[in-house]
Amino acid sequence: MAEQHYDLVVRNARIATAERSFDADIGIRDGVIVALEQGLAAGEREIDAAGRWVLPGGVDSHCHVEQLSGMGLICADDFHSATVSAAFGGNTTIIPFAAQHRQDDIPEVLDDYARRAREKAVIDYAFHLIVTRVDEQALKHDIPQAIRDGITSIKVFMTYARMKLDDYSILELMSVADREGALMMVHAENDDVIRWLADRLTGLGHQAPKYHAVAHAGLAENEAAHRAICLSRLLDTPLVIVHVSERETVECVRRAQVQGARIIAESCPQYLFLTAEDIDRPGVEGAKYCCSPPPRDEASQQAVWSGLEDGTLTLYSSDHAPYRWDESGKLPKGEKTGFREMANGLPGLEVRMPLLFSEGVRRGRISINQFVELTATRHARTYGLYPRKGTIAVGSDADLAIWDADREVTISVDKLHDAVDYTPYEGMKIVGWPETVINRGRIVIDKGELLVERGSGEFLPCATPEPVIEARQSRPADTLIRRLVEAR
Ligand code: DUC
Ligand code: ZN
Ligand code: ZN
Repeated sequence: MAEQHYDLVVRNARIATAERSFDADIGIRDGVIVALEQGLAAGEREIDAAGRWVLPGGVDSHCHVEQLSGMGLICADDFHSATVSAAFGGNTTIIPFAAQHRQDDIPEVLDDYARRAREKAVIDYAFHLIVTRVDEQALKHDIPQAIRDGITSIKVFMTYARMKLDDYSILELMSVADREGALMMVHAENDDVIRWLADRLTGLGHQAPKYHAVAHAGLAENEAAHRAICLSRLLDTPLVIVHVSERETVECVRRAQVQGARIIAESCPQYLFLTAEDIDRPGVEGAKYCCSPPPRDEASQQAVWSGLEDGTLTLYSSDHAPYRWDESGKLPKGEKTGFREMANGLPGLEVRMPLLFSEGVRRGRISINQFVELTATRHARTYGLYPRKGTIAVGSDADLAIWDADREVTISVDKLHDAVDYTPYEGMKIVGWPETVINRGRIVIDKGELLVERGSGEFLPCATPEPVIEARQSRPADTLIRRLVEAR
């Protein structure tokens, strides 16, 4: 048999996938893994990974890049800085949002995001579509077309005046998504509850950042999540509840899953590593920790950890929503900025995986295989990118992160590569960091250096998400509700 030719061999790798850990050399040709066994022939290039974990490159399925927020503020990161930062943190794929605002038409929104990402991204990317206007054009033409073009997940908001949809519109979208093969995602917070609380608080003169966490009450999240779950149960259609932050919502999700509801839930570093005490810092310092939903108390923090450990929460994403600590984001009115005026969101693309590696894997809370599942594999499966992305297997893209499991890092804003001027994790000491990151066989990062050009990342059209396929295969075909979903 002729000897195989490899563009790159990653030798002596200790590999972990979501299922198992094993030793092998990884042979890569044309950006794809073509061999996975010990003793491979020499490649044109070689990397010796002895003593290192070699993991699938991270897939961060929730981040905001060059996006206008629910409050009308533009993110600090563009597709270059965001993907560079993501790559330094061990990611090889991101799934940001193409966000429709009410005046926008979906095809233009998608073209615009596609162009900006194509020009700037250094790693691969797909998109979710945020829909804020539900009309015949969207339901009959634009959304089905977007799905055919590989945008197979749709996010809706239950809060933010500029974005929110009522339950009727969410049901309309759920039924189109279900029929056409897309997965729904929801930002679940009760807008009226938040607005009522915020009005009362500001009426009493309470403006400090910590009141953001009071207004965004846990019950506002819990009620909206429960309502969204009911809508999903009504149609028996899968739904992702993003950024779950509090104890009762974790319990509500767990209960729904036990009942057989098709609920997938996500959480993020800010709910594992921060609490409401962080928002309660002097002056406007607390603005650095304002996100929606906000970090909660320690009981909620523990509930989120338990949810990730026991599989109630299957996605761990950054929800990178980067705003600078200046008038462009967090402090539009400087020191006088009230909690309702500061941008909602925290940076996290680069630290997402190192934080969980250090505090989850190294401290023995989760296994290395759970880490891979939570940071890469489940994202690829959930959003229609598996097995091209999210694993290490023959035939998959050569997307690898080679981790130095013993590297001690004190997180600090000057070590990070996003465009934000602070990190909420400043000073935190963690252990473990990815030192080499490979995307489609290209060495993107090696020993602290970025080695690829702007625009070298590729758009990934997503296939039908696994939860949608599972729903189609497992539910009764001919019920009245199914006929109502299909009727149009
Ligand atoms: N929702 C998000 O998903 N991210 C940032 C802020 C928000 O409200
Ligand atoms: Zn959200
Ligand atoms: Zn978000």
